[in-house]
Amino acid sequence: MATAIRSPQQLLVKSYFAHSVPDAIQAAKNELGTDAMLLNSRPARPEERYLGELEVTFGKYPDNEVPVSAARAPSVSTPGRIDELLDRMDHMYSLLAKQSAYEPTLSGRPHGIAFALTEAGVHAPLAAEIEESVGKRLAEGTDARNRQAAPTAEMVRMEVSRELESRLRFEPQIGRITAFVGAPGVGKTTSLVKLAVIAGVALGRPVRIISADTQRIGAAGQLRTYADILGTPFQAVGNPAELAHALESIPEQTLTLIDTPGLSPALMNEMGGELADFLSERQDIDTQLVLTATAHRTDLLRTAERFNCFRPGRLIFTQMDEAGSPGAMYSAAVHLRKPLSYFCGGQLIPEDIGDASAENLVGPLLAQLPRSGEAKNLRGAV
Ligand SMILES: Nc1nc2c(ncn2[C@@H]2O[C@H](COP(=O)(O)OP(=O)(O)O)[C@@H](O)[C@H]2O)c(=O)[nH]1
Ligand SMILES: [Mg+2]
Repeated sequence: MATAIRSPQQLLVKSYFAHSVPDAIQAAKNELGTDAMLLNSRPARPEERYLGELEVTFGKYPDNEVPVSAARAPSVSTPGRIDELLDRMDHMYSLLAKQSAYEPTLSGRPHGIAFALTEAGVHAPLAAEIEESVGKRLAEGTDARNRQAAPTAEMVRMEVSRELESRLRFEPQIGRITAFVGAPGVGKTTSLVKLAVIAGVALGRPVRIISADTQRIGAAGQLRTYADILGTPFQAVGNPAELAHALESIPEQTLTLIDTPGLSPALMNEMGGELADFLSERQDIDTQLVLTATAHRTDLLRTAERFNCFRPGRLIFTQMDEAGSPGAMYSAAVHLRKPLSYFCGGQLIPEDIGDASAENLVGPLLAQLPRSGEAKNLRGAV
């Protein structure tokens, strides 16, 4: 389902209602051709939802119409002509962006935010929701401003930042007894050792390390070596009964950190259930799910679902140094509605761990938005 209007610049602007951005892109490609440009996406209005959850807008110059000064262009197709056309397209985008990037629409919703966030890897429907909310926030602030004036880029950045942050919770803490769970290789053991240092050894607090990771040859040995270096007691346990026994004799003020095996889907079926039952039933154990910032949103959600049986209370994200943009991680964290505790950004122990904070997550997402006085290139060929 699509609607089309012609803008003053003769750009053909067409909206598609679809259930996902890729579906809309496919429809636009089929109808408008591969040079159609994605201009915007937002949730469909309630009365239009039956056509699709999203309204995605594309722009394209009609094949027989060329913009502005194109009449002076040579009519034969040469490499030079293609470059010239690309230059013109860029110019057109910057004109469009200057005109509309942050001008409120009739509904009070600023253009361009959803696009920029989607470019940063934020899930498109979430990006559209954020754009909508920012529009409302800006409209609420309009009375205090000159009614005629469009919000400045800085005002928009501030509202986007607030909106992004409002959807997350940060709780940089671990319990007196904390277990680290997650997929193989995500950084459970490394995070445990980093926290043993910053939340224990460095504060003069007694630490005890327990490894329930007896599946992999050498896994417990590696942790034992770290424990030796830190001068902390270490114990390896083979099953939940042994873990329960190990936890009996630990003094109150001791920080106890439990490493667990990386549970792939197969291993989860084989032996994850018993450990999950034990950890989820023990109210005194804080179970934290370790996820990697380099994973796609759907993989993160799938992993989180697999580890739901552990009832993890907080999320630790690792490999933030390797992730191009935290958009996928942000989208997953919003969806999972669990507090974020720590972010890891490298292999160094203990330097590369820090309190989870909006600054580290929201900051990079804002980088895609234009700063004041900057024309945003909204190029988004499909
Ligand atoms: N770049 C990067 N590497 C990390 C990070 N955290 C852990 N690693 C590395 O990832 C690998 C697997 O880590 P490990 O803690 O053994 O994962 P586990 O299997 O979940 O216990 C090791 O080489 C770590 O040094 C991180 O935040 N950034
Ligand atoms: Mg490990």
